[in-house]
Amino acid sequence: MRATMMVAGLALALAACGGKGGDQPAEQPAAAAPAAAPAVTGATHEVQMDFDGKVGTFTPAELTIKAGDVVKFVVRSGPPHNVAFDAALIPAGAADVLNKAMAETMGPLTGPMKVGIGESYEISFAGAPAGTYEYHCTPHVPFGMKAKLTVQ
Ligand SMILES: [Cu+2]
Repeated sequence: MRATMMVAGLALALAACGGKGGDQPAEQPAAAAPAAAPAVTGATHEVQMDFDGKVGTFTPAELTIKAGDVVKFVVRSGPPHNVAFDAALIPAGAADVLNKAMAETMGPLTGPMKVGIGESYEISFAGAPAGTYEYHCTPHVPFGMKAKLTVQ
């Protein structure tokens, strides 16, 4: 028992030591990570998200962009809204790109709920394969909240 406590104490001391001494080396991988992501090269397109109690809509419902563009989804009315892609309705290879590009996901290809008017969620299509991407808002699927993006 006593030996275990001593070992634990030693481990703590070592961890504290490593924390202080490790400041500089620890920053290097974090700084290198963003450089690995494909560069955002193009325009930012806005898509408004609305729900009036009966119908949920993305506006525009169809949008054509170029790989490297960013789409900014903005809550205009009737939140919560999110952006979720259907794995079966996007081009081959797109799921990997999107899962890396989407922040704070609730699940695969599923963005977080945005609850405030004016809140937004941006997805970079840098490195995204060309083709059609169908997506929806999870809570408003029963209200027809679906839309389509085409990446050229
Ligand atoms: Cu919605």
